[in-house]
Amino acid sequence: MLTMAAGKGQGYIGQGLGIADILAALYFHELKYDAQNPSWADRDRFILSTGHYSIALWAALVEIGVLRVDELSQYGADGSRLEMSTLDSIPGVEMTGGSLGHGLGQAVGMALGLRLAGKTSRVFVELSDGELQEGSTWEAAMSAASFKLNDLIAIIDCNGIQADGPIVLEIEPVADKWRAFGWQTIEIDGNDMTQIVGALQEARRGTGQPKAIVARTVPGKGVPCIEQCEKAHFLNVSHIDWAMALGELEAQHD
Ligand SMILES: Cc1ncc(C[n+]2csc(CCOP(=O)(O)OP(=O)(O)O)c2C)c(N)n1
Repeated sequence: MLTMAAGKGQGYIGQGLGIADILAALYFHELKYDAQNPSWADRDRFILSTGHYSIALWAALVEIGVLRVDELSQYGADGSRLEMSTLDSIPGVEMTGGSLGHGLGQAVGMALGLRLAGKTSRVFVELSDGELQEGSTWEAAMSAASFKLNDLIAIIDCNGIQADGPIVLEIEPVADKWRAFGWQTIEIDGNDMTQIVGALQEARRGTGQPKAIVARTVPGKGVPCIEQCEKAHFLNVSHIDWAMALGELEAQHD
């Protein structure tokens, strides 16, 4: 992701690094898909509601062999299909992003459609803490519980930031809110792989309720100079030293 963002000189790298552990667990441990046939009808769906986190999805789709690694250098470039937000014309992408607050509603529709079609596929949707300030999210949350969408799993990326800095409106207590809306709710450290895998396992239980995983994540996780950025929402080359960031990331894997 760092190399991707360095190509254009900017990107949503903080969020991408923050959500990377969750995407790794989903794509390598949980989701049912066919990398040779990304539109396989029986696949599990994964919706990235925050389209601007596309940098993390492009990286995941390369790791599973749906996209080519050499395309990543085109992230955000004029004319590139790997935009800074998601497009559903890209193989492996379920929803075009950009306008926040629509992912959960679309996930509810997909889960209902799959149920009607008699499929056992599950629907996973990532959404942000900022999207908890949008009414559309809570309408969808209410309907999911009402329709008893057992196979719908929402992963809420609580990274504490929003465009200009810290989250604006008070959203806590997040987990209690999802419980009150009728969701089976699990709260975890979203950068702790054991906890992520445990929560996904827990979400397999057939309780007849939709599942919410409230994941506390750190923007820029794994790269201290980005973790410490005051405004980690959108980073460009003037904010960080890319070579230093890469060195820090590599040092974690020595
Ligand atoms: C409906 C809508 N309103 C505003 C925006 C502009 N916008 C893009 S990213 C962003 C920040 C949203 O914060 P959050 O969803 O928590 O994401 P993060 O801070 O993790 O990037 C905003 C307001 C948008 N994309 N869609």
